[in-house]
Amino acid sequence: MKKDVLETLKYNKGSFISGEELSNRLGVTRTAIWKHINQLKEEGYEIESVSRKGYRLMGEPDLLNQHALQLELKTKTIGRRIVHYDTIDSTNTVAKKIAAEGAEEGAVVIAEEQTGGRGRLGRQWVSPKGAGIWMSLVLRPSIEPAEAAKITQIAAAAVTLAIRRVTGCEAGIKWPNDIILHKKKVCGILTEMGAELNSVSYIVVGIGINANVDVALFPEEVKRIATSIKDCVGNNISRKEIVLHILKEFEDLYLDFIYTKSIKKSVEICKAYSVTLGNTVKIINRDQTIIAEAVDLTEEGELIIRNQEGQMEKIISGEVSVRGISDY
Ligand code: BTX
Repeated sequence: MKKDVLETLKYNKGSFISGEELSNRLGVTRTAIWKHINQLKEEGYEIESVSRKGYRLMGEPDLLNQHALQLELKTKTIGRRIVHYDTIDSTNTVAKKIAAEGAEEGAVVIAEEQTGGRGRLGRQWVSPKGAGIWMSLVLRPSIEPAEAAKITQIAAAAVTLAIRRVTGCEAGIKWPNDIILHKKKVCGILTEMGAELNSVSYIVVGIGINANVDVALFPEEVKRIATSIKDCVGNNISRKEIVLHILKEFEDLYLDFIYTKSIKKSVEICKAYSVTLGNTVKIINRDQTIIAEAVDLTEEGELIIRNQEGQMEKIISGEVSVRGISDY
């Protein structure tokens, strides 16, 4: 019921709705409404109450804990359990640990700060306190280990849609795992797994987003290539809204993958918002560096390039730099 009260207040955000109207709409007494309003106030929601006018929602706390998120989450499985930390080394490490111990699909680990945030190949992911979204999702798809990279494409599509829908900022995708705003990195995705020879036992997809982060305080080499959503919007944004949207978009695309066994839908989104396709790319794979043109994505989410001899090649993974983006 508290969820319904909040939803109605949010729908009317900034304008008054009377206690009587709330009680009629939701089918409970005005005293019950009053109790829920008080609870919401205690949780940090700014609700104005004026006699004869009713209630008006003025502000919401930007909390990412289980209670705050589940009050508004519209998913079925993703986020049904949320483990929230103030400080942790890495949400991916915790998520892998709880997955190995049997955590159910859809568990989400979120931290206000990571002291050992990780990127690919053991690189560091800077994750300052309270300003970013540092979270990891536990999944248990019945897929082969070679398919794990598909989950990165689903996550990239979900994050891009969420940032665009919540903020209007024109987020783009640098294949395979970066989200870009104004040619700089705003988000990185790290997909890891626990697997047997032929089957995945769990997948952890880690998502790091510079939401309200002050990039000027980043180490010099990261500052050059990074940006935050707040720099695009001009002021702090609600991390909670972004998380709620990501979890919903992710669930829709992930379930589509599970039912259809295809990530076609996600790939279409990745193509539509790609900052890689049509550009010159530098690909570093082990000791080899190739300069090529990025041409297309396959239905499986692999990158098709045209090399300097004019031949087409399929790239499954690797370090891809796009000319003009993040300092290349
Ligand atoms: P990546 O290997 O593609 O990118 C890592 C590189 O990005 C670093 O070497 C550095 O240059 C740059 N970088 C580091 N921190 C930031 C930042 N905050 N913003 C922009 N650029 C940065 C990308 O790996 C995958 C990152 C996943 C992070 C999430 S956070 C939640 C989860 N837990 C965890 O430990 N990792 C994931």
